[in-house]
Amino acid sequence: MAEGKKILVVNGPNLNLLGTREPEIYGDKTLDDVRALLLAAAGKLGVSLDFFQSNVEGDIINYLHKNRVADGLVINPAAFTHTSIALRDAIAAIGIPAVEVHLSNIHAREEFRRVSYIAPVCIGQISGFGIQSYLLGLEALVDYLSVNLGK
Ligand code: DHK
Repeated sequence: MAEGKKILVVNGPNLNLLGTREPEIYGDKTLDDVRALLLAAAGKLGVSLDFFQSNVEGDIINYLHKNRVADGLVINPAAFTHTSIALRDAIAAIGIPAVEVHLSNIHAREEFRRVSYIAPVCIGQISGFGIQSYLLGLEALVDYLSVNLGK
């Protein structure tokens, strides 16, 4: 059981604008909607969540370092997915199970979005289901924690 475990939910650049930002790609739901969706699920799953969003790469890395005692990570690295070796190294360094999530299907968009520096240091990637990607990511992570790690 993953009960009582602490999960970090991290969002990268421009996701603070979710809801108004290119809604035809990212949908009309806001980051507060994501938060509400995940909090409702966390209540049922018996896990606690800590949310963090930043447009600054170093701030995300510092947050991960500071919170490395957590049990798991759901992360939408946004554009840092395709650029940041530093963020990839941070996730590898803290060594907690991570799931990469994306609102849009990054594999069906521009060529440069098909590459993720982050995916290789994650358990897996969920992409293309709008804000449901976060919920699927959380459920997959909790399942992984209870089944694979016996937590
Ligand atoms: C969000 C972004 O901001 C983009 O830079 C990524 C991702 C895709 C998403 O779909 O959630 O390429």
